Formats: sequence, C-alpha cells, structure tokens
Amino acid sequence: MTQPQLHSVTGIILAGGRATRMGGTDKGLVELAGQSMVDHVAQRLAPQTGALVINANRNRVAYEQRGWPVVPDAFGEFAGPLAGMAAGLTASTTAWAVTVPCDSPLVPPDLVARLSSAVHADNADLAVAWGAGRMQPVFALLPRRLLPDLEAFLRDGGRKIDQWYARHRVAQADFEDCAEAFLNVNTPEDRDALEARLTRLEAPGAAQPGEL
Ligand SMILES: Nc1nc2c(ncn2[C@@H]2O[C@H](COP(=O)(O)OP(=O)(O)O)[C@@H](O)[C@H]2O)c(=O)[nH]1
Ligand SMILES: [Mg+2]
Repeated sequence: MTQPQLHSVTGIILAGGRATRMGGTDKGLVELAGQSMVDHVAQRLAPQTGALVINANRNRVAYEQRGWPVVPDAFGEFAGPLAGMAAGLTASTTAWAVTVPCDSPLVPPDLVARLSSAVHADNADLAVAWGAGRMQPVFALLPRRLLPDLEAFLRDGGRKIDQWYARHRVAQADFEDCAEAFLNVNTPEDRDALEARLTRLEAPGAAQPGEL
C-alpha cells in the first residue's frame, strides 16, 4: 500500500454531537483562550492535511464562516461519531481522511504523520491513535474506499466505533509520549481548567509548553 501523503488527506473535524455535558452549547463554537474550539483544532490540523471538512448538525452558518465545507450527518438523529465520519468521508475527495473531535484543542502536530506511518508499517486498512493509556478512537486515519462498508454498517443499525473497526485491519499509532494531546473538553469545568492553563502559558515568564 502506498503511504498517504499530506496533500492526499482530508481533515474531518467532528463537531456533530449534542454536547449534553456542555449544557447543549455547540462544543465546536465554545470559546477557549480567545478563539472557538473548532478554530483551535483547524489551526493544528490544517498544516497536516490538503483540505478540511467540518461535520456539524447545528449552527451551520457559524461553522461555514471558517471557510471550510460544512456537512451534516446523513444517518439517523445524532447517531454518534461514526455518522459524522461517514458524512465527512462523503464530502472528501482525497483517498484518505483523518478524523479529529472538535473538543480536543491540543491535537498533536504529527498526528497525520504517525497515523500514516502506522497504517503503512502494518499494511493495515486504517490507523487509530493510542494515547493516555487507551485507544483514542475518534483520532483515526481512514481510506475513502471504506465508505460503502461504513454506510452499510450504519444502515444495519451499527453505531459503535469499536465494532466497525473490528471489521477491518487496524494499526495502532503510538502517542503515549504526548498523552496531553488527547485532552478532551466535554464540560464547562474542563473548558475553564484548560483556559486557565493556556492563559498561564501565554503570560510573561510562563511555563514552557512541555509543562502543559
Ligand atoms: N456527527 C456526529 N458526531 C457526534 C455525534 N455524537 C458525538 N459526536 C462527535 O464525536 C466526538 C466525541 O463525542 P463526545 O460526546 O465528546 O464523546 P466523548 O468525549 O468520547 O465522551 C465529538 O467530536 C462529537 O462532536 C453524533 O451523533 N453525530
Ligand atoms: Mg468529547
């Protein structure tokens, strides 16, 4: 298999959830240290990909202001992240796509590089990040050729990411050395805690990024 090149990868930002724990406020649009969470993610992901797509089911106009295509789920009513992956893959024109949740603002700068190396080294169908002691299933590198299989899985009522991955050869990309990269902002308290840390880092004489 040919290793995916950066220009042949579309970044899919998953922002299609209900965000119940955030009080229902659309998580991607939540402000964090001066910009919305979706902008944090786009800023870190765009240099790693040839294009971006945002998967969102609400506030379409606000997401479109970022300048990237915005696509809603085509399956069910909030059927979970797999529905967002399918929507993003449908809108992608590249052979590969990388998915990232909108509520993980510390996306690693070498996410695509490590996922690509893993899928190539294992001659696998797809690659998933492994960090903070567990699989991080929504950080994945997927080939567009798996879209028909994903759609069939969803049509049959499949919703669980692990179950869909189990149908394919999955490579694990090791990110244990940067577990902070998967820090996930699900609640207003998570947001406030991360903002306090980011703001401290920006202050004069602040700690170094490695201390975050
Ligand atoms: N498209 C779509 N995305 C979803 C749905 N539910 C969750 N997501 C996305 O999947 C990711 C993980 O969801 P989240 O609720 O934060 O789960 P957790 O942090 O893993 O507990 C986020 O990027 C959500 O926007 C859904 O029904 N449709
Ligand atoms: Mg989350």
